[in-house]
Amino acid sequence: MPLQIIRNDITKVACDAIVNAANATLLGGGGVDGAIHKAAGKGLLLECMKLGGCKTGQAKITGGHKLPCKYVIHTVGPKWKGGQNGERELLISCYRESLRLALSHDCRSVAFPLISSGVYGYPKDQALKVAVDCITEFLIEHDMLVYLVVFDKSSFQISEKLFTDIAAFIDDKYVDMHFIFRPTQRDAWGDSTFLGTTEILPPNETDQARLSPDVFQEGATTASKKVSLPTQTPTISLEDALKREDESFSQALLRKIDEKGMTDSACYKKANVDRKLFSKIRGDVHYHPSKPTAIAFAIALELNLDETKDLLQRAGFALSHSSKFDIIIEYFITHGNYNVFEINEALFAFDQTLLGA
Ligand code: AR6
Repeated sequence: MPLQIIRNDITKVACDAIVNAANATLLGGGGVDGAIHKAAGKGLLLECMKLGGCKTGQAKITGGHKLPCKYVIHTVGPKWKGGQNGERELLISCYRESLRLALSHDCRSVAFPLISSGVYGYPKDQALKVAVDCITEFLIEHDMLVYLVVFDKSSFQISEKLFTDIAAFIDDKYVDMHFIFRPTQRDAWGDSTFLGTTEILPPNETDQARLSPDVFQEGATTASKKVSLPTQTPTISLEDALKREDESFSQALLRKIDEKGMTDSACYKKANVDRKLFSKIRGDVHYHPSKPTAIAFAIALELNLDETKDLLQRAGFALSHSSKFDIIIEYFITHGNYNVFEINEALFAFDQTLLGA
């Protein structure tokens, strides 16, 4: 997964480079800066002393010393002064300069904290948006594994409105399923193909705990292969329709990429899927993706709900109102928001598995 949001202490993340949210002296401080210097040992401070400080929005690189990474990239985020003092541009510059340094040092993986969102007071939801936008812009042009490391849940915030909207949507759907459920509705949702499971969960159930572990595993075998065409199928010949009926996930995916006039790379990048994994899918007609991977492609292809369900069925999955994960996906599709990274922010905020692979 090219961009991963993870909850961890950044000093424990094993990757080529970690980014430090430093101050202009580069001589250590509190927050993530203090944690990095403490874990790296005195050697890091001695190296930093030779750098002559760093301007806001700029970045400098040192070795990783005792940390499990090769490099530390030190960047100085802006202090929040109300938002009218160039804070956003400076924060964008921190991410760009840090990624540029990582690239020029041949880093294949880099981990960022949410720069400026602590002591420097940048509003957390806006700091997150800048981070995700800058990183995804960079990943369009470059192959790298970028971790956005969230230390504690309270330091991660999506916009209040989005969170409330999604929470209300989840409430509605759970209620729908719980109180208005009739067998015909279940059929309409295709739950009979959901890994053989037909049970309806109560609203307060933890969804993923109740799912088969296979659901979220790459290459999981499918329990059933029941394919139906999307309800809004464009006009095609009977022969083509029959061929499509038998298509595997991989065949359907590749056909849809062509139909949308997308390149492979545009599709897997938009899906937050690693190039190597995409090659595997391309080369194996019977490839069984995990559910988050299959959905990531449906999002990248901007499929509507029926088309998404059709693609998922080919991998043995369905969307259901008994899963919070599924309902969040439905929220974004029905709102026409196909930004996989924004969807992942929301999934992370609701403690769900992220899209991509
Ligand atoms: N791993 C990952 N993230 C962390 C960790 C950690 N170990 N510790 C804190 N965070 P901050 P800033 C998160 O204050 O706002 C220092 O004193 C934290 O929850 O470290 O850019 C420097 O010397 C928050 O979301 O950096 C500067 O003077 C994010 O890292 C000043 O603070 C950034 O919080 C820089 O302030």
